[in-house]
Amino acid sequence: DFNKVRSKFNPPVSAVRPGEGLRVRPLRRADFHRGFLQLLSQLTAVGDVSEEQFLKRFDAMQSCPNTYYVTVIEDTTNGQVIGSSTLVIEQKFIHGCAVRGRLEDVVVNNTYRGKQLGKLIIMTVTLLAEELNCYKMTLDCKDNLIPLYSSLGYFLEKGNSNYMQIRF
Ligand code: 16G
Repeated sequence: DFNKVRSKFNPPVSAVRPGEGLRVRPLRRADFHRGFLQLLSQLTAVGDVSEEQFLKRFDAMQSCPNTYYVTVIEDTTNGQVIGSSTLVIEQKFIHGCAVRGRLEDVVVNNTYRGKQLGKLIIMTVTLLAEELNCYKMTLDCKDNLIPLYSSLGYFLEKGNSNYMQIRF
């Protein structure tokens, strides 16, 4: 279960001890110049986003209190953002006006593989979701990432939570 997962990191890593020269922190406006969008482009198409557009979106997210938690890993030796994941808090009427967490845009720079940074960034926002009293946290991912998420306590609810979409 989740409690077992928490202590599974080997060697032990945590948000306060992510590894030599690494730092976990919230996204900042200055991260436009620290490779944040280039990092996201390892996940999907980012497009041609100007600094002005980035800042406008950043400010729009900030203006929604307690909703967007964009968490990054910075390599302090070169000042680059090398990992990111976003927790979005969705307010509900159900479950006694509960909140639900959505795990989005998880990416770790592919040159930083083998340092358990994917696990670290996922667990950091997962614990944050729990801390913020989310009744559940959900995500969608490619088949090849199912083992990773499964190892961190996420599970497929067969037949009851099929991921569907419509694209515009
Ligand atoms: C993955 C991501 C999702 C992201 C999407 C982008 C996770 C857990 N899931 O599904 O957050 O927005 O990829 O792909 O990180 P798209 O450009 O095809 O929508």
